[in-house]
Amino acid sequence: METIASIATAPGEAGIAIVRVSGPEALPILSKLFRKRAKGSWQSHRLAYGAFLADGEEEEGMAVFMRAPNSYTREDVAEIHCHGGGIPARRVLAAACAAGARLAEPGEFTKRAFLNGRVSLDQAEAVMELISARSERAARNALRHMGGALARRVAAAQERLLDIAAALEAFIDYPGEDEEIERSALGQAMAGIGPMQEELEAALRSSRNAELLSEGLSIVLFGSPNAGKSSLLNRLLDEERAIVSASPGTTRDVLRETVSLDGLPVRLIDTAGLREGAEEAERIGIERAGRELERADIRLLVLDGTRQLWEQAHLVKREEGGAPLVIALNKSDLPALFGQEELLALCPGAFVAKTCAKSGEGVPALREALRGIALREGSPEGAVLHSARQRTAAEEAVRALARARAALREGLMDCAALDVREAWRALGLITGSSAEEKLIDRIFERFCLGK
Ligand SMILES: Nc1nc2c(ncn2[C@@H]2O[C@H](COP(=O)(O)OP(=O)(O)OP(=O)(O)O)[C@@H](O)[C@H]2O)c(=O)[nH]1
Ligand SMILES: [Mg+2]
Repeated sequence: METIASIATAPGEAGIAIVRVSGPEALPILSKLFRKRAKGSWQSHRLAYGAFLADGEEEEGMAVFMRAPNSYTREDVAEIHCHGGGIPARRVLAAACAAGARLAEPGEFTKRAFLNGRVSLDQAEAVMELISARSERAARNALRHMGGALARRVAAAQERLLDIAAALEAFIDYPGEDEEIERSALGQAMAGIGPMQEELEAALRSSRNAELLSEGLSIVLFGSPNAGKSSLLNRLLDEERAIVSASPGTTRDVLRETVSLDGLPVRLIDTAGLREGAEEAERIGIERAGRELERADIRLLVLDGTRQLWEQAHLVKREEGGAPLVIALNKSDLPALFGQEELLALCPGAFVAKTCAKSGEGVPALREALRGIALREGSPEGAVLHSARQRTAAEEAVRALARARAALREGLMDCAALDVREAWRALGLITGSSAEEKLIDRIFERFCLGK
């Protein structure tokens, strides 16, 4: 195994920079580069003051040696802390390479941690997630993923699959010997595979939502012309973005804007007011509104309180069982022709907020409700699979399990056993226990240098 070295800190002006060395030669290289002030041999995990030698000059710094296996890579690791700013670190790195180390590739330290069994592939991905996190929330999620809960669950599921495969294979090897054995193998397989498939499908669903959450869920504003949709959008954005006018049919094109609801990004989508008998341009706008509504993560219906409820009731009932419905009962500053109670009788369970888009009254409560629903819909805490790669592997496992069930129903035990083994392999891709070298390389290539 070669010894690798890299600058572990970000480039640019800074107080200190750290050069990291990992591999069997870490200690000899460190001893060559760095002169400890205190006499005696290197103690593991103790920071030492001293000076490193570069181009025949001494420069003060600190260094630490971490003996295998108690290090990030599970190999001997040395870290040299020098002055920041790039030049000192580059000099230390050059000296390390002159002393026998080779430049590390991006992600190679973490790759070694994986290859040496310290972390699973999903945990390594979480490390990357953490260092590229741009928000508190993303960082907290990454830390949770690093905990290894997913790897443990996958390992347990794989274990169960191996048991099932073994039971099926035992039967295949001795067919017809004993009906009792056949029934028990079948029963065990059926009882094990079904729930596992369902569990995986649920994990896939929640992960898709979590991804949505980080991109921003879509909230589509819809309603009758002139209800105040564009005015409300402007309020929610705190900006005069959409054209507002007293004539119905003002908005035609779909308008999208991203807004942060207390740190939670969402996409607000304003649409044309829905009505029959509009002229061509408006009609196209209405068709587009319909398509946006079908894809909405949350539907925000804006009702005009100064118009009869029955004129707008068809909007309330639209698409039951679709995306969650939030209702803004708008123009609360004017005398209302109907109230919240009549509305709730039409659509029990919807959230209704009285708003005045003109003055902004009631908009904070609406914003809070939208935020709560977006969080509930996305719920990243519940997400189990954290990357597209992990989801692809889980989808593959689901397909294999579905095939296995179908084969069992047909009594094709040998096919079922193969499919169960296939599901086992697909699950192993998540944690890396069955991943091939090429895949592993691809994952770590995306890391930054020094990690
Ligand atoms: N009094 C009052 N007027 C409002 C309120 N909200 C909107 N309006 C007025 O209602 C009219 C229509 O507002 P818009 O925001 O353009 O309505 P819209 O739903 O986007 O209309 P379309 O784009 O035509 O479908 C404008 O004259 C607004 O000033 C409100 O809360 N109270
Ligand atoms: Mg409008």
